Amino acid sequence: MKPRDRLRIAVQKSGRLADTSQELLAKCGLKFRQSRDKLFCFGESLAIDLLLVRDDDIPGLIAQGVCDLGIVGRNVLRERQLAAQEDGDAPASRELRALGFGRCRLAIAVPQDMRYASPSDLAGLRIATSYPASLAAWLRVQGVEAGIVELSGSVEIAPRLGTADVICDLVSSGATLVANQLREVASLFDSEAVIAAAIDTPPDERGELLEMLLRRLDGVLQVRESKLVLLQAPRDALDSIARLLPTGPRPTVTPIEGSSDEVALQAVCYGAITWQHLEDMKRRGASNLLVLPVEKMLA
Ligand code: PRT
Ligand code: ZN
Repeated sequence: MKPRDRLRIAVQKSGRLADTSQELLAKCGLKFRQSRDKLFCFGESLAIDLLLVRDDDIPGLIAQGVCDLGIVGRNVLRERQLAAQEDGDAPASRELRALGFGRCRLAIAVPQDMRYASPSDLAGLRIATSYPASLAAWLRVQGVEAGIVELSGSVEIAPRLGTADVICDLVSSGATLVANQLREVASLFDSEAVIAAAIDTPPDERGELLEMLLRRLDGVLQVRESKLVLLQAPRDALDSIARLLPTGPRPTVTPIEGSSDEVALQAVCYGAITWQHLEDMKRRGASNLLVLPVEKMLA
């Protein structure tokens, strides 16, 4: 293959992960000009280009060295890794970061009226799935022998059609299972969009670009979860209030003009602030509570 000096990232062209993947890269400061065929995006701000593809192709593109990175569901990546393992091949890709969107789980679901107490109840049944390697690995760990019926889509209707007894499919809200009179009974693993990369970091400039992108990504992911909390409180209640907050840098405390014991507190928190947090802080003497999103952060 021709040597490349630009980093190339594969992302889903259209589907559940497509928009959020591109938004995330934009937040990392990447700007692109799209080719006329809408399959390639040239990086204008940095030497990082995008290839827009079907999600199933992403692990293969990384394995072949056509792309250096990809944004893909852990379910797709893990399936490919396990399939390679079954064939006796060495792993060709690895997960670098979990990205916190596209969350779902790979789960076993059975007809509403089927008795199920444990995985051993699946013995001898036919299980429909688009994830045969993941399912086979799980069945092995459970010590259960069952038939695997590989389907590329519409897995949830297999029990009604009689082509399988139960299914193993991705679930997020659970609405599809309910609509098909199925009941989730076991989860194989949790999935979300991840950054996948080749096992070895490219030895050239691409390696440096990759490091920089990951640094920016970590900042973006941290900011996304972070909140700025502002409140006022009696000085002697500050410690117990601060203990309620998710971790972050040391809060700033400033005196309030005209008040001898009330102070103002400003704290960046790396984590969600719930209504329960606010109620608990109020009970400990906090007032004028404000929670604001954080746009950018540089320590
Ligand atoms: O065209 P291309 O091949 O690129 O896309 P695709 O159709 O294969 O994938 P797409 O866009 O449907 O999903 C991309 C990725 O989104 C998946 O690989 C997962 O990592 C992630 N994801 C998150 C999901 C779901 N949630 C999800 N709910 N992928 C699929 N589903 C399906 C599931 O298969 C089932 O049919 O949605 C249905 C269940 O949803 P609920 O909400 O009813 O439980
Ligand atoms: Zn797909």
